Amino acid sequence: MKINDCRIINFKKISDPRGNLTVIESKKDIPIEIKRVYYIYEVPGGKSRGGHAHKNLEQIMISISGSFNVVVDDGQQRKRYYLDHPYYGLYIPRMIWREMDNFSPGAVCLVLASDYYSESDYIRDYGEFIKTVGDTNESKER
Ligand code: T46
Repeated sequence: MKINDCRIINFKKISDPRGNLTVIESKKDIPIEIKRVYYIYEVPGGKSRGGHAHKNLEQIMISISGSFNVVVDDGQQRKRYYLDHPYYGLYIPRMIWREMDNFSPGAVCLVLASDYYSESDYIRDYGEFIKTVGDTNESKER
């Protein structure tokens, strides 16, 4: 996958005098069927998370509260996103390295995932990631 396969999804915001409501339906508002939801919160100042890619998993990351940065990397290019609204989701396809940092106090990162947790789906070594995407690109060129 390439950096341009990552994209911001703008969810609908339903507003009335009582406040706002955003709804996300599988395969309608997002390109995946949601099998797992998790959230990251109370991240101490200056700490970063991520630092891995997934062989098959696709995810949508949302800043439900506060803000943080996400760097995505396809092995050739990097792009930095700043997530600071609960109606924006960052879609990250398979085989994209991601790192998150600059969490504001009280930030909550909600993640919608296309599959159940499996440690064997992770590539946690950047050298291995670069080698894997390099091998994939080479076999496509052949
Ligand atoms: C990702 C970013 C955005 C579980 O047991 N089940 C789970 O569903 C998850 C996500 C994690 N874990 C365990 C595995 C580790 O022992 O929780 C521990 C912390 O996980 P990790 O170091 O992978 O956390 P992050 O914040 O670096 O990464 C997570 C997701 O793992 C990853 O898929 O894309 O958030």
